Amino acid sequence: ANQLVKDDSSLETIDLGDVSLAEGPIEPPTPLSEVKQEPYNLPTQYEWTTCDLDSEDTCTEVYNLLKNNYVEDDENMFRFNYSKEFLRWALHPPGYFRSWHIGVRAKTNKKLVAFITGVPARIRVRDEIVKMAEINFLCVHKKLRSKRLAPVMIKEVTRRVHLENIWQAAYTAGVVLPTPITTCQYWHRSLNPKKLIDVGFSRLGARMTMSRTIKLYKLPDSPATPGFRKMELRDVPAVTRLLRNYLSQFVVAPDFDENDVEHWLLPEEKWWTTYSILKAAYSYYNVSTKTPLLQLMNDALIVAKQKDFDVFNALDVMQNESFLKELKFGPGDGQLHYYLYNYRMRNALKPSELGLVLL
Ligand code: MYA
Ligand code: JJ1
Repeated sequence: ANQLVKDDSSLETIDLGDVSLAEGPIEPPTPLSEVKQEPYNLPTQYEWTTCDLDSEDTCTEVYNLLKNNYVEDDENMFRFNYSKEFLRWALHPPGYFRSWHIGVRAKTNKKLVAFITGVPARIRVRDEIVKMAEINFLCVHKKLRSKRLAPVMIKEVTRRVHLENIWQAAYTAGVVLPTPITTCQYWHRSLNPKKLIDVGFSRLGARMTMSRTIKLYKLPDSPATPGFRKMELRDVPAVTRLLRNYLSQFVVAPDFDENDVEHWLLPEEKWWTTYSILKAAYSYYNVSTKTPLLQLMNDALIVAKQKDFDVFNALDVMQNESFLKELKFGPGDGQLHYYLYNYRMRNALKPSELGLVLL
C-alpha cells in the first residue's frame, strides 16, 4: 500500500496491500506540460514565499518558526531546536532546488507562519535507483493548526517536485499515516544522566540512586581504537567506497556519490553552537570492517561525551541492534515511521532492512 495526494488534498491509500501487485512506481509520470503551472490556492489571508536560506533574515525567520512550533515529544516537554547552520546544511545538498524551500506568510504583517521543504536524493529500492525528494520540516504555526494548511502545502511541494520531473518522495514522521514502509524505535544512551533526569528527559530507574546511575553511564576519557580520528576531505573517496558497499545490503538506502558524502558525512562542527538545553548527538551511518562495530560505537559515545553532548540517540535501523543494548542505550517513548510517496513496496520492511537516515 502507498499513498497519493487526492484532489481534496488529503493523502489517500491507493492499494490495500495486495501482495501480488508489482513493486515500483504507482502512478506513471505525466508530461511536464500537464503539471499545473500556478501554485495552489491558499486561504485568502496567506501567500506563498520561497525561502532563501542564504539570507540571514529569512534563515532567522525559519529558525524561529521551527524553534517555537516544530516537532515535540508526546508529552510536549521537548521540541527540536535546529540551529540556522544546521538548517542551511540540511537544505543545501548537491543539486538542491530553492523552489522546494516553501514558506507561507500572513499577508497583513508578512509573518512566516508555515514551512515545508524538499531536497533531491537518489534512493535505491532493491536494485532500482529512484530519483526522489526528501520531504522534511513541515511546520504550521501553533495558532494556525487544524485549518488544513498542511494538505495544501503538501500538494504545493508535490507540484514543485513534479516540475523538476521527479515523481517519488521519501519522508519520515512521528505520526502514523498511510502507509509506513517500516516503523523504527528511538533508542537513547545517557551521556549526562544527571542533567537528563533533572530536565525530565529520563527518570531514575527503580532501586537506583543518582550516584549509581552516574557510575552506570560513565565512559572512558578517550576512544580505544588506535587511529580513531575525525573524517577529513581527503577521506571522501574511501568513505564513499566503504559506505556504498555497506549500504548495498539494505533494501532501501541512499545512493551516495562522493559529492553527497562530502556534503552529508564530512564533519561540520559549527552548528553545534547550540541554544537548546539538551544537546543530542544522532547516530547516522556507521560502517566498520576491521574494528568491531560495538567498539567503534563505544568510541563514538566517548567522543560525543568529550564534546559535551548530553544524550546519544539512535534508531534500530541497519545493524544498530547489534550494539544498542550492550552499550546501555534504552528504548525511548518515540517511534519514527518511514514512508515513500508514489512507490509501492510489496511488503513492509524490518527496521534492520532499512539503510536510510533522514535528518
Ligand atoms: S514530519 C514533521 C511534521 N511536523 C510536525 O510534526 C511539527 C508540529 N506539527 C505541525 O506543525 C502541524 O501539526 C502539521 C500538520 C504541519 C504537522 N505528515 O493542516 P492540518 C495530516 C503528513 O489541518 P495541522 C515531516 O516534516 C493529517 O493526517 N501529513 O493539520 C514530513 C490530516 O490529513 P488527513 C500530516 O496539525 C512531512 C492533515 O494533515 C502530518 O495544522 C511529510 C491535517 O492538516 C505529517 N507529519 O498541520 C509530508 N501531520 O485529513 C508528506 C498531520 O488526510 C509528503 N498530517 O488525515 C508527501 C510527499 C510530497 C512530495 C511528493 C513528490 C513527488
Ligand atoms: O526523545 C524522545 N523521548 C525521550 C524524552 C521523553 C520525554 C517524555 N515524553 C525519551 N527519554 C527516555 C530516555 C531514557 C534514557 C535512559 C535509557 C532509557 C531511555 O524517551 C522521543 C524519541 O524516543 N522523541 C520524540 O518523541 C520526538 C518526536 C519523534 C518523531 C520525530 C519526527 C521527525 C520528523 C522529521 O521528518
